[in-house]
Amino acid sequence: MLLPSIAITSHAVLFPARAQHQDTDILAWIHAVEAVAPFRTMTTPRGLPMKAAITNAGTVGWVSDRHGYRYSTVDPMTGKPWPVLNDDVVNLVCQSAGDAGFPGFRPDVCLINRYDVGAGMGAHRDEDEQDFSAPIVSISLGLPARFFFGGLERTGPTVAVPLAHGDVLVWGGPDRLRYHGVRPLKPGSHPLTGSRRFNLTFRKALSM
Ligand code: MD6
Ligand code: FE
Repeated sequence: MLLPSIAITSHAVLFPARAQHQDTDILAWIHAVEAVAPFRTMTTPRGLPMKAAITNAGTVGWVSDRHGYRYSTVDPMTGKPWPVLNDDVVNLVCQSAGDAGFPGFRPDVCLINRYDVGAGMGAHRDEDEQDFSAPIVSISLGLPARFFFGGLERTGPTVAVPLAHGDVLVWGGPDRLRYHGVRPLKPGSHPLTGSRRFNLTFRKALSM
């Protein structure tokens, strides 16, 4: 089956609504994850609270505090391992990565962001992983986001990428270290998530 896709840049591909048929299952999984590893507001190394609430699933999880950004094998809030990844979601993620030109991608972590109205995420690069040859696969659920994609420098022109419910975005290769972020969430209501947006990013954090 040929799936609709939109090339954002040379190595960033958007698959509109590709995860939509699994939306209730993915949301149920998110709720199972947060029952073990609750969403929490992390602090940046500079001491500022992040606007999106965060949790993780997988072998490791991404954490931020006064000591910096890193991956941790345990949830610092509970001392317990992070919940495991969901096979059905991982299958969708791996197929999407393959279709975008990244065969063999096997994520070991899913970072889950939860945005309330007004919350966004400033320009950043995802650079805490050990191996930048692996892409990142993102799934968006709930209220639409105004995502932006920049270049390899923090400043400079950006491309606006609207991310809607069920959209899957894959990028890697030469685009892997581009700056990107999310404008503050506009008010609205989604039938499945209410006044919120969830974003799941599947990554390969460890090189082994
Ligand atoms: C978001 N996403 O969409 C934030 N990072 O809420 C990210 O920061 C992101 O979507 C790396 C790759 C894909 C992403
Ligand atoms: Fe990111």
